[in-house]
Amino acid sequence: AESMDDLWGESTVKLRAENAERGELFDEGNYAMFIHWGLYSLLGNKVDGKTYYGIGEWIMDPKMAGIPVDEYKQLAKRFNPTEFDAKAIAKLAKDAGMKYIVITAKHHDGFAMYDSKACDFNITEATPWKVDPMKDLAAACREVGLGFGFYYSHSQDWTFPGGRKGPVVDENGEPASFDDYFTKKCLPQVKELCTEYGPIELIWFDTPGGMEKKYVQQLVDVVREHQPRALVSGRAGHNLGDYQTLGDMEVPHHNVEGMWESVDTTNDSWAYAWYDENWKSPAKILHRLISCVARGGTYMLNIGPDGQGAVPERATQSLRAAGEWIRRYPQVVYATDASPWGHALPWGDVTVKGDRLYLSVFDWPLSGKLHLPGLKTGIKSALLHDDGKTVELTHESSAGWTTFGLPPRPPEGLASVIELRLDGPP
Ligand code: FHN
Repeated sequence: AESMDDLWGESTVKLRAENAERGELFDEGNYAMFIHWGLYSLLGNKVDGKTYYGIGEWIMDPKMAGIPVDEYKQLAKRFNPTEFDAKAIAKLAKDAGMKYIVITAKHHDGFAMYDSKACDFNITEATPWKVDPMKDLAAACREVGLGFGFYYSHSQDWTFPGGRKGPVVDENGEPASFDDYFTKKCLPQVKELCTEYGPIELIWFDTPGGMEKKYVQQLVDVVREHQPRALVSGRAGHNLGDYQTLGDMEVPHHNVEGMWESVDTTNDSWAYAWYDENWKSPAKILHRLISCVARGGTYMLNIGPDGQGAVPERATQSLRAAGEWIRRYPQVVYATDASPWGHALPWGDVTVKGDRLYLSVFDWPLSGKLHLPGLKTGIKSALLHDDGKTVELTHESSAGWTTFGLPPRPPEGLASVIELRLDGPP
């Protein structure tokens, strides 16, 4: 793929005050499900018996299988994902402790995973399945109190004439411009997504790659007009998004100002890839979630349903197990503030809620002592949580460091939580 700078253009946006109120789900939630699901999921990175290493939603690209447009479009005829279960996916996100779902309505391949009137290359017209899964998922999210949003590839469209990196001539062999693609497909589809699926919390535009500001502005105007409470992703381009989206799979080492998200995957892929079994353990998911929240952000974690619409079992297991821990310690993750230390500490990380500091200990100090640098105030109490009970910890401070006495073994669980009540700000 092009370099990330080419792809994303000005992807760093400054939070705009007037948009802050849009972010309460985002800011309060701190944890969301990303879903990459499309025709490419049918292939799982394998074409005519050959497997291509890489992110499967790019399988058409010459750097992977280099599938010609007409050949790729034939895939739709065999896309019949009868195992897709919108209610089960919404329940999984809920059980995982996630607060909203963002799913690919149209990725770079141009295939609309919803009933689009703007282009017949879509799931209800071009497949034998004839179902609009986005209608079902939007309803299922609302039913369980989850937010709902769409990923939309606004610049790249590899199958519609004029789309970036798409055909340069139309079906009559006439030259096709980006303006043709934008007015015939992109703008109408964004309007469809903003008007036909109920309240939307987030429109996740991806990789603007030099798309002119006048086009991005029109898309943002559609979102503002029809979904005034929705957030627009930082990758919309030209600083027109509402927050910053970090690089793929990037969990920052130091606190990041403003409203931002890290996007990550439950294995190493976005779309389903048959060979990718590098599933993140529940502990790793929790660690990366808490690290993002401790840096001041939101963690959106991706699943890639397969060509039949089924969610990989190992992803389900890890999400559920991490969700159990979050249900026990919601105060550590949701609506918390970033660590005053600005970075992770050797044993774990710190999130703040009101006058409480929550130390999430991932690596239990074998010395039985946990050292915390630079507390500027006294400690009213230091409690180690253990299966619903708390144990008061001893602590002593000297020369700007505080040392806590720990039991030889950590409590059962993916991470241990020490709750500090302080005499004043940390
Ligand atoms: O090119 C896409 C890629 O396929 C995937 O959707 C990721 C998710 O963040 N976004 C772009 C690359 O960053």
